[in-house]
Amino acid sequence: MSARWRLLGCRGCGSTIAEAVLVLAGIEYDREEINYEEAGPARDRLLALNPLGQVPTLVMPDGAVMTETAAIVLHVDELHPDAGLLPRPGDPRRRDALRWLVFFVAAIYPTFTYGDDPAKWAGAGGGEALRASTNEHREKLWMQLDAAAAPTGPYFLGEHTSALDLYICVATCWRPRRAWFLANAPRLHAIATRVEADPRLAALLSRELAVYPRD
Ligand SMILES: N[C@@H](CCC(=O)N[C@@H](CS)C(=O)NCC(=O)O)C(=O)O
Repeated sequence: MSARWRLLGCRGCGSTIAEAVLVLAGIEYDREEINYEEAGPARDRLLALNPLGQVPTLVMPDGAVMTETAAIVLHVDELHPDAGLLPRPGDPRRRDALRWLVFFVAAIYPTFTYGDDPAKWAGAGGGEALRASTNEHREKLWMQLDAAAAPTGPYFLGEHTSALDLYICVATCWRPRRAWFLANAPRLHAIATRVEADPRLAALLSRELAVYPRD
C-alpha cells in the first residue's frame, strides 16, 4: 500500500481544484492523467474506483476512495486546518464558505455535467437545446456568485483566500471562459487571476490551465 495519495485527474478539469487543495495542504501525491471521455483501460480503471467516471477521484493511503471536490475540501480541511481552505468553525465566514462551496457543486457544476455531452442526456435531437439552456443558466449562476463575492476583495470571502478561490480560478477557464468574466463577473475574474499568481500554485495552475485560451 502506498503512503502517498493518488489522484486520477484530467488536465484543466475539476481535478485541478483537488490537486490545488493537496498542494496547499502539503500532501504528497501521485497523479494519473485520465481522459475520462476515451474508452479504454485508463477509463476502466477510473470506473472501477468511481462508477460516475468523474475526476477528481482520489485514492488515499489506506486505500479508501474519495470523489466529489467539496467532500475532498472538507476532509483535507479537517486533516490540515492550517492550510487555509476554509475559515475555522465558529468564524461566521465559514457559514458563507460552506454555502457557496455547495452552491458550486450543486448548482454550477451540474450545468457542465449535463451540458458537456448533452446528447447523452437529451438524445441527439435535444442535445443542442440542452447545451444552450445549461450555458444560459450557468451565466446567471456565475453572476449570482459574483454579486456574493466580497466587494473589495481581494478574495471571495474577503481578506483571506479559501478553497472557493480555487473553484473560481479553475472553473472560470471553462465555458463561458475568462473574457466573459472580465465583462460580466469582474470580481470573479480578479480572484481567478490573483490565484494564478499565488507562488504556491503558479506551477500547477500554469501547467493545468495551459489547455485553455486566455483573455
Ligand atoms: N460533483 C463532482 C463533479 C466532477 C466532474 O463532473 N468532473 C468532470 C470533469 S471537470 C468529469 O469528470 N466529467 C465527466 C462526466 O461527468 O462524465 C465534483 O465536485 O467532483
